[in-house]
Amino acid sequence: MTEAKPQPLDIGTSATYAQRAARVIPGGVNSPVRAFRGVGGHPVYMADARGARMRDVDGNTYIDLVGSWGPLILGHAHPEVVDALARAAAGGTSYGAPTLGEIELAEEIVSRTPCEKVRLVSSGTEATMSAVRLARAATGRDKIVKFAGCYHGHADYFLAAAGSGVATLGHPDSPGVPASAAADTIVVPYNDADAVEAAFAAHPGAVAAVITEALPGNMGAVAPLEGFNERLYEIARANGALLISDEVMTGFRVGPGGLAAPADLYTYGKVMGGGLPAAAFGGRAELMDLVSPAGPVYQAGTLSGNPLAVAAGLATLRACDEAVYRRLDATAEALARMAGEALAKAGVPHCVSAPSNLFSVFFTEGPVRNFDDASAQDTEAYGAFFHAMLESGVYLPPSAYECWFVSAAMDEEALSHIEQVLPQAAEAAARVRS
Ligand code: KE4
Repeated sequence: MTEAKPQPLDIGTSATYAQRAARVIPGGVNSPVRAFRGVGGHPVYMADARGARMRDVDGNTYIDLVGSWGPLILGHAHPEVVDALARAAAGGTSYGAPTLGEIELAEEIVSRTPCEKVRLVSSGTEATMSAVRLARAATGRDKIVKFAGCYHGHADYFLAAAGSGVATLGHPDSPGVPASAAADTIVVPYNDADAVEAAFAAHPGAVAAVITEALPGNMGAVAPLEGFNERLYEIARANGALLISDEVMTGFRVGPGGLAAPADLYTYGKVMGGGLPAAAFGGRAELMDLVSPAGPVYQAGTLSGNPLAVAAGLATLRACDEAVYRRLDATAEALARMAGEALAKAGVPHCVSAPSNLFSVFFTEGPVRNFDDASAQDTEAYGAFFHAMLESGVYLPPSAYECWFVSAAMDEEALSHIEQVLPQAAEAAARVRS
């Protein structure tokens, strides 16, 4: 099989847009992890996308392994999603009044997950911050325990040792977060249940909740040790606290109802909006009925349950049948194997972590069990790998601290192309290390 040689991309228009954007948008992007700061260079600006492929403003086509950081589980411009959106838009974009669609989406989520009730919001950050507020109200306590490397959005108290863009850009924490907010966040190493026990012992009666990513993906994909999620639930209960399982990334992606590990509250996002702004938090009715206006815990949003986002989310969830999940798992398994083989052949130290169809390729020997392990990776080698793949028409996450996101639109041609170009990307990584 002849190897495809990367051709330097003509990304002149993207370069122009990057300069123009930086004049009016901080860093030229509306979310930091898009900025290529973790891999070098400037971002490519996308023009459109269909199925497994995106096209940038210079006409270059890429097989997409970011999928808008998770939502595009069916691939881009899925006909059923586009039709649902068109129909919804023809009836108006937002009413600020309840609609049938919101009931149907909430019922769909309840039918698939351990939640008895959910509240729809517009972003994962809103979902997680609302879940923390509810846990604090339900327990009358202030402190939360989070894990280094896990990312739960950008609410003040989450930005302590966070993953995703915070890790990518090397922000140890974020300026602007008041000491009082940070003081109520206790950060412990992931996969260390004894450290969680110790946090409770050090702060008796003060911890409202432990929040964890059900299957962490924001330090790269890191597998919970056997029984870890269950142990967290036991520790929280034994100490009168709640466990919040953040499934914003895993929900409806790793399976029809997400991981659904035992917890008191759950958060969802991404896939449930089909690429539009929709997220949710939920749990037992006795907890959720504390949320306004049923109860005193205030939480609100102008566009919560937005008809367009609900239409796209419902169409996406309804299209995700068992065959979709089998395809996602098979595609992720094939890609993880191909990447591992190419890097092994090139002699590049790496470990593939694939606890679900969300997987990562760490440029370190591994194993990677927590953020310290993940931070040992050679991000420069990843950058070289990333750009070689980009020049070969494959759009990987522009960060070594993220997952590869597969979609059900990934066809044999896409897989074959990726298999063909991986060896030279692995060689590019090897050259950086030599
Ligand atoms: P948003 O506020 O970005 O919708 O969701 C925050 C969030 C909460 N919880 C988990 C587990 C998450 O992964 C996220 C957001 N994920 C990142 C990508 N890993 C968002 C990408 C970005 O910041 O642009």
